[in-house]
Amino acid sequence: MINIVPTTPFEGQKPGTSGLRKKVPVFAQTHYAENFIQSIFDSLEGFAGQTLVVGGDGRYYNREVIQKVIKMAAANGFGKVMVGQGGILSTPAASNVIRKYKAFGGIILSASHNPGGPNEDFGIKYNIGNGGPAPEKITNAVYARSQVIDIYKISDVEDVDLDSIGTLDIAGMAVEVIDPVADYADLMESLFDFDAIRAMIAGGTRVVVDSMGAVTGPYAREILEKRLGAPEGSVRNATPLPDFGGHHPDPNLVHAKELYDDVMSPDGPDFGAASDGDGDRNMIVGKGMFVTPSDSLAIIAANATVAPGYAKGITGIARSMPTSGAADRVAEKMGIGMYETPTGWKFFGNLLDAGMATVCGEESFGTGSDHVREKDGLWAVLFWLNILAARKQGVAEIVKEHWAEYGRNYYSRHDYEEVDSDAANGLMQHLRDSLISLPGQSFYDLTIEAADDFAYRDPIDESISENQGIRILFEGGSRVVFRLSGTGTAGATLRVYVERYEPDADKHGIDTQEALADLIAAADHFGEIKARTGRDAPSVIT
Ligand code: VG1
Ligand code: CO
Repeated sequence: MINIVPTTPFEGQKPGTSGLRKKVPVFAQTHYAENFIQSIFDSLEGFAGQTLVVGGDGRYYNREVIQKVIKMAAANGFGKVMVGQGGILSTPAASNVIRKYKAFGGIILSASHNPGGPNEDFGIKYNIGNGGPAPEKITNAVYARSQVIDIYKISDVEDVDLDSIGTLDIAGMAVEVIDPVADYADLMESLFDFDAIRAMIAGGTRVVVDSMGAVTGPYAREILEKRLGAPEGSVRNATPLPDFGGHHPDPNLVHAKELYDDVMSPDGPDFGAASDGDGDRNMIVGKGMFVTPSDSLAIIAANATVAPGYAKGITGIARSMPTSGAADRVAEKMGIGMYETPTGWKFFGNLLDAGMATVCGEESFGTGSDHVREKDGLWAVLFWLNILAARKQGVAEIVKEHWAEYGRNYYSRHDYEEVDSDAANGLMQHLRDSLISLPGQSFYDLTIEAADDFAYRDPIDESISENQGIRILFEGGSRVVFRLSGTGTAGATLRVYVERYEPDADKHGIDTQEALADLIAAADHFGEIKARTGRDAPSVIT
């Protein structure tokens, strides 16, 4: 039986950079999740009888919402739901399942790196048939619908057993519970030289992966420990837990510090990696060398042909605007396309579908390619292992040789988390108001050449996205970018991105914060960060 439930709109169901993210108590309000799910269905056309993929990062409230999605999909006329066993699907694995089984789309339950638990964060995002995040045209429609919604449809059936693999029927719709790992692991094996990586590991290279109590544990164990022969225990914090074991599953120098310190210790592992809550981001560390995500993108692109899946070469590179220009130099040398998009993976989808870009990356520890339509943490880890195995060199050597060839982009992001929203908006508005007067102004040796508010026109569908970050470009190519996060759930998070290009190899050994000190001071001077936020220092520096 289908229940048609009367409801009234909730304020603020506006998807951000990556879906709708709110605290669990907000999502747990009567009708809240249902309203948003129905708003997604109401914004789509032509899914009758088609397949919907559902899965999440295993965080608190994951199973409850999966049951709602299944029952609502049945009531709304989907023909089938494919769901990961235990409700688990990493974001890249979900993207792969959507593509492989030609599903109509998918609903992924995750708040990524945000902490999980009864009072922490939850999230819902919709991915389209190409496996990628819904474009703004759809997310805007979902939001508009959520503001006028008056009913939702849900089948009145028992909860589905999510733990047994197999197919069952609920209210005339098929539900297939699938192995969440197998398809993804097979895809990785088809892209990378597993024999070479296995031989390298057997030869004594010590590799560790920290899954941070989040979704990549089962994937990393299957691939690294089972298929590549790394000793048991190489994958740490490998069981996905509803509260991530209290971890903040953000793979950066602050939250993955234990792993970082271990790799840096004299007899620690040779290579370490960490991933985020939903498995789409990664941190790469080698002995004596932390690889910035922007450099990781550039180095993967420059060495892409060592991996069998990319042996024919890459057609182009895309990066988000705040990501450093390191990849631009690689694209230039290779004579391939280079695209600069707003922050968020949804902006890469059209470029990947059109074959204009093969690899994409964001400074926020996200890298990926046209193998799926999401960023992919383990993919990046395997790409690095493939490069190490092929070049028979360590991470530090590879990075230093890359800088010597292309120059080094010193780069850092300073986050000011949970600042007062009015103060953050005021800071951005002040910068916006100053755009015309900024060029020509100086701060010590730095002179502003140009300043703008980044806008993007998609080359395929010609959609325009405005207000994507304030850029202050200095003479000589250094820059500072300001933008507000679109993934937080409390107050506002100000992100300040600082970059300087240094061609001279003799100057590649400077500490990053030191190399950027004058630009960091200039960011405070022009952005009035301390005065407006009341903060003396960033909460997180990456
Ligand atoms: C952040 C990152 C962005 C990333 C997004 C989603 O967005 O900066 O690069 O695509 O998170 O990633 P924002 O708006 O907070 O800066 V994830 O792994 O949280 O889904
Ligand atoms: Co993520």
